[in-house]
This record gives sequence, C-alpha cells and structure tokens, in this order.
Amino acid sequence: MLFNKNIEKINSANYTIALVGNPNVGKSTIFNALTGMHQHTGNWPGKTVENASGICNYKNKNYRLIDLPGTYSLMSHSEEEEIARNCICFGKSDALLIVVDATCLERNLNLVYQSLEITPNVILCVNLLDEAKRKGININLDLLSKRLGIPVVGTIAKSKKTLKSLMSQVENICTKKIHLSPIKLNYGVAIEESIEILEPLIHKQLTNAHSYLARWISIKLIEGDAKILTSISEQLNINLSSNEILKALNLVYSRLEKSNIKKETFNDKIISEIFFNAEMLAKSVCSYNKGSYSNIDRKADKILTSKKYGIPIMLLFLGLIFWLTIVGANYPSELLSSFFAYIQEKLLSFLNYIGSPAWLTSLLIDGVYSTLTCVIAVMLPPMAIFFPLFTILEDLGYLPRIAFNLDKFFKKACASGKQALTMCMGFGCNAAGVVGTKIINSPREKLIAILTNCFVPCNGRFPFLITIATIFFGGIAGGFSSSIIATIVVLLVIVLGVFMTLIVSKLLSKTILKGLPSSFTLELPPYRKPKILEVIVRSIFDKTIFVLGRAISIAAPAGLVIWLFANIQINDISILTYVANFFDPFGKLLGLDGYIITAFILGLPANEIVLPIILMSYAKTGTLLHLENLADISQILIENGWTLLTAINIMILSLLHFPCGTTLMTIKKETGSLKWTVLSFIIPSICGIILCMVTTAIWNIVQI
Ligand SMILES: Nc1nc2c(ncn2[C@@H]2O[C@H](COP(=O)(O)OP(=O)(O)OP(=O)(O)O)[C@@H](O)[C@H]2O)c(=O)[nH]1
Ligand SMILES: [Mg+2]
Repeated sequence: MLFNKNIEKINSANYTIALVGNPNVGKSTIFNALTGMHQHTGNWPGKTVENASGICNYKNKNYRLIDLPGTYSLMSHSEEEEIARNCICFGKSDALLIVVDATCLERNLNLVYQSLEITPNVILCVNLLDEAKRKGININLDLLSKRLGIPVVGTIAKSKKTLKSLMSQVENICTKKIHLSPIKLNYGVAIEESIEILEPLIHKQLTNAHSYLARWISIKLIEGDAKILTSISEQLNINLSSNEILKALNLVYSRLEKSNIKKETFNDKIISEIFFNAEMLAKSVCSYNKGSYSNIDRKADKILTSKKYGIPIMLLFLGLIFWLTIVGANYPSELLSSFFAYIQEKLLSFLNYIGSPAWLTSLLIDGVYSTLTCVIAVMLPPMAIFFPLFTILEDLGYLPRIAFNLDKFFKKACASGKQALTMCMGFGCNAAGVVGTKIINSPREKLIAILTNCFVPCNGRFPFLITIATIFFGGIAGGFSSSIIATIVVLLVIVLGVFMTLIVSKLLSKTILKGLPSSFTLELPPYRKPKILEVIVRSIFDKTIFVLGRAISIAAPAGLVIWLFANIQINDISILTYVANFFDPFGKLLGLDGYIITAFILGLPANEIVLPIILMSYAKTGTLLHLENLADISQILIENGWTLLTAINIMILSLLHFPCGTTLMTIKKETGSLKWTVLSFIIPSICGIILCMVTTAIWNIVQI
C-alpha cells in the first residue's frame, strides 16, 4: 500500500531532477536528506549502482529526484557511467543537480563541463564544505557561479539547513524564474568551425526539447563513438548517417587534418581542453590557508595499509566488532526471551480461557509463536549491534583500506581487487553484495565475485555463528575470557570464508572463468567522521523492522510448517522424523544429523530461521520450548547429541552452503542466467560438504 502510494507520488511529480557527480561526493546523502529515503551511503566510491527515485516536496510542488551512480566522466563505457549518461542525455530530467567535492574541485569540474555540453539546466552543489574548511580550502562560490553561468550552492550534506537554498535554486530553474546562460567551452578555431558545419544539420532533426543537444551530438559525431551514436539515434529518433551528414563529416575530417587534428586524437584534444579549463577555473576560485591542515589521513594510512600491520589491524577491528556484539547481545537477548516467555504464559491462559483445542494451542504457541520469538530474541540483538558497528567502520572510510590490504590476494586469485568491497557488503547482506558487483567492470571478474559472495556470512548468519561459538567454545558461563574465545572462533570462521573466497576465485579463474585480473586504481577516500548517533539509531531501527518483517513473513510460516511436519503422523511416525531419518545418513557423514540438514533446507528462504527450526525440531516431542537464555539452548543441543564436532561442522556449513532465496533471485537477475544461479547454489554447498566430511574424518581418527 505504502509502496503503491510512493509510485503514485513519483508518477505525479511536477519536475524531475537528476543528481549526478563523481563517486563518493555525497549524492545519496543529499538525496536521502531531501527525500527521506534510505539509499546506501558510506565512505567509499561506488555504492550507488542503480538509479533510485524519491520525492521531495518543496513549496507544495513534488520534485522527483533521481540518485545516480557516481561517475567521473560521461565519455567512457563502464556500466555505471552509461547509466548516468543515459539518464542525463535522454532521461527527460528538468534539471541536473551536479554534486561536487569541495576538497577536490578541479577534478570534479571535468564532469561539470561535460554536462554543460548536454544541458543548460544545471545547478552546482559544492558539497563537503566542512571538510574543505578543515583542510583550509576556501571556495569563492559567487565567482564560480559567474564563471560557469549557473547557480552554485555550497552545502554540508549532513546539515539539512544548508540544503534549503539548494531546493530554492532547483525551483528557480524548474519554474524558469532565472535565465541561465552557461558557458560553452571553446575548443579552438579548427574544432569550433567543424562543430559549426555539423550543428545546423543535426539541429534540423531535433525537436525543440532536444535542440540544445545539437552541439554535443556534433562533437560525438566527429569523435565517431559508435556506441554513443547508436543510442543517440535510437533515443532521439534521428538519422546520423544521412548522406548530408556523412558528406559534412568528410569535410570536417579533411579540415581538421589540415590543422593537424586526426580523428583518433580528436577526443584527446577535447578532454585536454576540458581538463585545462577545469584546472584554470579551480585555481581562480579556490584559495588555501597555509598550514591549517595536518595530514593525519596520510599518517593513518601509513599504518592501516602497511604491509606489516595492515592485516593484523584489520583482524583486530573485526574482532573488536564481534566482541562488542557477543558481549552486548547477551543481555537484550535474555531480556527479550523473558519478555516473550511472559507473553507466552499469558497467551496460553487466554487460549485455554477461550477453549482453544489442544492441537490449535500447540500449533500457535509451539509452532508459530516459538519460531517467531526465537528469531527475534536470539537473532535480532546480535544483528542490531553488529550492523551499526560495521556501518561506522564503513562511514569512517575503512572499507577501501580493507580492499587495499586484500588487493594483492585477489590479484593472485586472478580476480578483481574491487571484489574485496563487494565481499564486505556481503557481511551486511549477500543480496546487496551481489548487486554491488556492478562496480566490477570485467564481466568475468563480476561473475567470480557473484559466485563467491556468500562465502562470507551475512547478518542473518552471524547471530547463529555467535550463538554456537559462545555455547560450545566460549562457555555459557560468560565472563571476559569466554567472550574473547568466542570472538576468536567467529573471527576464524570469517578468515576461513575469505580464504575459501580466494581459493574458489582462483579455481574459477583457472577453469570455467579463465582470464587474467584487470587493473584498476583503487581510490582511498579521506577518513570522514562517522555520524555515530544517526548510524546507530538508523541501523537499529532499520534492522529491527527488517527482522520483524522477516520474522512475520518467513519465520512464522516456517514455524507452522515445521509444527505440521512434527505433528502429522504416518504409521505413528511424524513427517519430520521421516524427513530427518532420510537425511540422517548424509548428516552423519558430515558430523551432523538429519534434523540439522532438514533445517538448512527449510532455511532456504532466510538464514535467520535455521537455528529456530533446529530447536523446534528437537522439541518435537511436545514439550514446550522454553528458551530464556543460552543455557536453555545449550541444554537442548547437548541433549540431542551435539558435540564439539557438531558445533564446528555446523559453523562450517552455515558459512558454506547455498545462498538464501533472496540472494539466489538477485543472482538470477544480475546474471540473467539459470546456469550461474545453479552454480552459485552448488559451489558453496559442495565446499561446505567436503570440508565437513574432512573434519569428521579427522575427528574420528583422533577419537580412535
Ligand atoms: N563531512 C561530511 N561528510 C559528508 C558530507 N556529505 C556526505 N558525506 C559523507 O560522505 C560519504 C559519501 O556519501 P554518499 O552520499 O554515500 O556519496 P555518493 O556520492 O552517493 O557515493 P556513490 O554512490 O558511491 O557515488 C558518506 O560517508 C557521507 O556520510 C558532507 O557534507 N560533509
Ligand atoms: Mg550514492
């Protein structure tokens, strides 16, 4: 319903504004602040990979804002740059809001000049003014506006009041309250004369709405970029290969040749002209306070990305996050469990009072209620703690440093260094990690990143790992040393996940996805102060809603199914027992049992429900499930024959098994292929099965 309302609002918007800019300049932060949406933000380039739309209501008018992927230029062919270019050129937006980074204006101005060739309706938003101030950079915004001939607004995206004047300028442009006369770069006599020859011929074919594009299309024609020209002809329905145009084009080439400009070097000439102008303009509007900026970033990077300390510090950070999660989750978990136990008693009395039949009471309480509350009480607290902590690291700018430290390993595995970034996104959610692989340009490397993304546990699997590590390794008694041991165990599981990612990437590179790693320059953004409070509140809130949603939509029906399985009997044996017995020999081979295998299979829709299903299955005898703390869970597991081997193998299987349903659907969408989707199901499962078999064999040998 809410979704439909949003679509309705978007369709009825009065104006459309596209947000463009280099990566990591704050586009999504501004978009979120103006629309109230929650697009992924964080301090590393390449987070936004797909267009997102939202509505901003300003002075009773609806503005549809489109958040685009970051792009350095409109001239190359990477996927995100094409998305941005197509939206700017053909997206029918009323205005462009170009967001630039005040701390490196010169580089950002290249995109501004390129965009001004395409549309005059541009508002320049100079963001990150606080960071610029910290670095002693002052920008004369009025002069910048005069030189470019467009409105310029300075902003600090985190402070909403600085965004007000932005919307007022957007309104001015959309309602044509101000007359714009943006500058057009002069590329020199020879090129300008060539453009003049072609421009009128193209102009003739364009509608009024697109007439401004004639100059840009002329430049593209001379440049001869077939891909862009095809999309221009298709989108604008014009013929760029008419005799008239081809004849004019020949004339242009021969004239340019006389001025020593060849077709092949034409583009370089345009680019160097843009770069030169950007440099000159930045020089004229920026001034620097000497000595006001201490180069703390570079000093930090010397340690955090050093060969010697880089990886140990990374493990230390991750360990600290796990430790805080383990220690912090216990108390709210117990509180929630007691609360749910209390409600359970009340519900039972109520059901008895209204004369509910025993089977219905059992179905509702032992089936639906237990599974639902187990997901919330056991799984939610670790998620709600881990996620914000990880987001704070992301906001700080630490993720690209992780990618930097792991870059050489991914290169050795013949995969992309950017895979480290998508792998990190997988910690939050594997489906998001799979979508994030759009930042990898090579299709081969992108597929490797997709096939291996679920080798790192998502937020839905962390609580499971943490619970098992705490019970079987840390000891449920608690205390400092037990939490440290549990942390080390979870950390080892993650290291195993990264190790498997690299091995499988290498194997894929040597077999079905043969090839060498492509090179790319990883940009290390400046460290930024995380919005700690906002991140904590937002993530806890988002996570809670997300988990509650999943609990209601997946855990509750799963609880119902498992109850039916446990209670419908054929020849005095329940269906659950039949199924578990069927899988039991296979389970034993992996050092597990049939119930665990059944739980993993039933957990396909969502990883969060695996542990609740295991507990439900063990409680099938009809005794009510009382899970008030870890000791209760531990008791049930041990009573059902769990040993240290079961704990080790279930953690391995949780790390290495098929992706959840949502991730599989995302993989199908991203690859468009059933073959890769099936492989992404099979590969991690086989890895998990083999590893579990090996540990079981070793365990059995040691026992003998
Ligand atoms: N200090 C400061 N930080 C900002 C400002 N604007 C954005 N940030 C931070 O900069 C980082 C990048 O912001 P995003 O909104 O994700 O940037 P983006 O341009 O959408 O990035 P991509 O989608 O990757 O291209 C985030 O950590 C923001 O919190 C600002 O004005 N001041
Ligand atoms: Mg973004």
